[in-house]
Amino acid sequence: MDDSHPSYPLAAVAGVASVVLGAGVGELVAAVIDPTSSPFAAIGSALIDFAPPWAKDVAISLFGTNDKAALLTGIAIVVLGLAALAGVLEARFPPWGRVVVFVFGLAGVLAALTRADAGLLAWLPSAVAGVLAAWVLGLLVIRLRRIPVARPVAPAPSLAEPIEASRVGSTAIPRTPPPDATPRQARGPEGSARGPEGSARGPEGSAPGPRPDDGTSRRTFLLWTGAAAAIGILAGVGGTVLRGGSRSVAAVRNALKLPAPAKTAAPIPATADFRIPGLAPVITPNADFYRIDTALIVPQVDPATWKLRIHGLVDKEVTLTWDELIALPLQESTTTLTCVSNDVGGNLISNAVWLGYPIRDLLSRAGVSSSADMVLSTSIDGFTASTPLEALTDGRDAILAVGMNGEPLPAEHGFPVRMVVPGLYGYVSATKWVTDLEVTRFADASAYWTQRGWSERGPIKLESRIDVPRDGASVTAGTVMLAGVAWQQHVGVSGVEVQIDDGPWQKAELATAISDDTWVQWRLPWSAASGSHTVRCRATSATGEQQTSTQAPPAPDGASGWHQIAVSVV
Ligand SMILES: Nc1nc2c(c(=O)[nH]1)N[C@H]1C(S)=C(S)[C@@H](COP(=O)(O)O)O[C@H]1N2
Ligand SMILES: [Mo]
Repeated sequence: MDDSHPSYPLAAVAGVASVVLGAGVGELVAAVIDPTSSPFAAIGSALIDFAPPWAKDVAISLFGTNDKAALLTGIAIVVLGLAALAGVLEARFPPWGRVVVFVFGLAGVLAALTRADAGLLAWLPSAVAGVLAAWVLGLLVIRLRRIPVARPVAPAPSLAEPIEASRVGSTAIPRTPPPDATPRQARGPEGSARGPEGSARGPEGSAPGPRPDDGTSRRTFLLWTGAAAAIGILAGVGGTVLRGGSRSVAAVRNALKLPAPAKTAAPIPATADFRIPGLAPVITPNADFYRIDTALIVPQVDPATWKLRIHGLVDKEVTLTWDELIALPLQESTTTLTCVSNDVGGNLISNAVWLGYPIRDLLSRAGVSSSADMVLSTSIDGFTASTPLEALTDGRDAILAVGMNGEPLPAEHGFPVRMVVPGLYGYVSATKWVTDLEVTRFADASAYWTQRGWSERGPIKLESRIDVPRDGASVTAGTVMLAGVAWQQHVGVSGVEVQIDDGPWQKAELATAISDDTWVQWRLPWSAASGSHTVRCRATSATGEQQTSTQAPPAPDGASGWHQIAVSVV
């Protein structure tokens, strides 16, 4: 053991404590000035934006709609690991540890500044975090150096000893307090109440060093380190609480009353829903509606300040405010949204009754040039989607939506205004928190996911899914109801067939379709004999196309293949 350097484990703890302090205070500053400037969220968002195209796929297949929580957890682990390394680096090669910590901060600054919705002060929280963490790391390591390095004396500390004790108290450890122990030290076992950073525990409490100075300098170091970590955690928690408390937009939303539709959707026939337990209901409650987006922090857009600008290849620019939008005759339409990342059998598909205004009517107000073939929509956070102009003008229910299943859009589904276009995957059509429509051409502009390798156009593929029984389920022999959904929005579904093992394809019963723009339920009673069985399904579209058995992954333009499940009948 090399005794000429300070304890590396303690140095690592110092690194973690100073970064916890910096990050916590940074989050607090962000909460006060601008939630989207949160260093964490900024770095996470930058990672999302710069991640290679396949990474989205992997993240969504691994974590589904929990992909964001997984990302933030991953970032926290990596940052804390690097912080520990920076601490060791500072102890060994000062000032390089501080430089590393400062560069973290700088990365946060850059990430925050490059967010589309970055405010003027977006750089501040990460700058504060980096400078504070670097400064405090320097102070802590100075304290650490003041701990005299003791020479090891046999017996070597037990491996079961906590890590700090095995390094710091690497002298022979008296089991009883030394004569000069203060009453506080004598308390000893307080060490078991370990703080998050080991701060509440003075190893000296249970294992005081031989010289009084050891205890003092170690205690001072640990006190400072503990204080830094504790302040960081408090500030971080405070920031989170503050951000949660600034729910002014949520309050506006809750108080909001949408106008009654000028044109209501055709009533949903009772026969549209078989109401089979485990089968997706034909209308998805808002709380169950799938959510996919790149927004780590849900944008908070106040309708009072919301504006939509329509520009580009138009005769005259049009700007629309919230009050102007909801004064227009709004219409209801039922449209099923699907994510291009939906795997065969996946659940990134949901159906709602939307309330909104036809985009074609706004476009015709602006007067679209005949050279245009695309509308690039942009959200307040910079996400973009390229929608073929034709899909917006051919008469389908392509709308600027303000309502979802009878309420204002939930914040995470685009409050106050989003696009909904039947027939296209969400990434090329369903821009949430939309603020800008640029009439342009595919040859001249490209959208967020296209720049990351996904197809520039995204018509929804014909697909079907088995919901009951679940894959791998065990059912009782006899009549078993097989059921699921099938979709190809804006084309429609004319039939679903089911195959058990290698038997003949059997025609399933379709529920009443709400429209060609929605999914449709299917069911088929099956006389199940005991044993292991495979069940697969395929749909036929309203135009007679049969769902392909060719398996394709989600990238670049949507998954295909037959959904197949295994069922054991007992
Ligand atoms: N602003 C914004 N809008 C967005 C996205 C996004 O990342 N940001 N993702 C799109 C994608 S990929 C899909 S599938 C749909 C999902 O809409 P939902 O979350 O309401 O289900 O939103 C679309 N609109
Ligand atoms: Mo998507």
